[in-house]
Amino acid sequence: MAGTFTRIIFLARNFFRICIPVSAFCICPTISCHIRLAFVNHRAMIRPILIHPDPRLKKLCEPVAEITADLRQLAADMLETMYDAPGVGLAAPQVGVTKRLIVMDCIKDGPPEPMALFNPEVIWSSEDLSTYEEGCLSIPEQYADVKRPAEVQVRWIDVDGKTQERQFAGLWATCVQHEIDHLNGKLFIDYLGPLKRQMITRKMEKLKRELARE
Ligand code: K1U
Ligand code: ZN
Repeated sequence: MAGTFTRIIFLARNFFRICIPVSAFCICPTISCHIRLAFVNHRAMIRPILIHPDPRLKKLCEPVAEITADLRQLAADMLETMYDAPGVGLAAPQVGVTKRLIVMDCIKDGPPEPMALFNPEVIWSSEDLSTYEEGCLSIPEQYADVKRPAEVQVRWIDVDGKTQERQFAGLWATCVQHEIDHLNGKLFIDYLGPLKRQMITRKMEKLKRELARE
């Protein structure tokens, strides 16, 4: 149900994307106060997304020491890749970079709100839990209910190198936790029982064999 709903939302989100490509955020700071990519010289590029199983999706990612121009470019590329997929989030290991960087935009309607979070950490979690039917761009077409804290307080470094903090709820809370899991080599299927996980993994191995034959 949630999967169908979110796919409908994404058709609408794609409409916004066609009107305002990510590269527009680079020059128009009024569109988003969360990410200013004014120092990016090149256009954002769509990067290939790794499909599970892949050893790079199981790695513990390295913290970022300094926000360099290359890392800003990576953030812009990841946002472009996320909107293109389409998805609500993306973590650097999904594009083969084992650094602690995630991007998100969980706005359902209204102007886009792209975010890039370096070294994100959950500093508080609510006792209340919420269940969401999650998907993953590295596990296409597979969805399953995952229970997580309903609200989380997250600290991160933004594209300007400033420390930020924000409390996330709803889809934002689910998404930020899903993405931080990626930085720790954890996938949403790791919350499922072994049989269901194995079934999904086999489907993904088959998909990868088919894609390799194309
Ligand atoms: O990390 C990823 O693989 C992106 C993933 C993140 C996600 C967070 C929270 C719930 C589900 C998924 C996606 O964006 S999967 C794409 C998707 O179909 C979707 C999921 C929820 C809302 C909108 C789209
Ligand atoms: Zn994912």
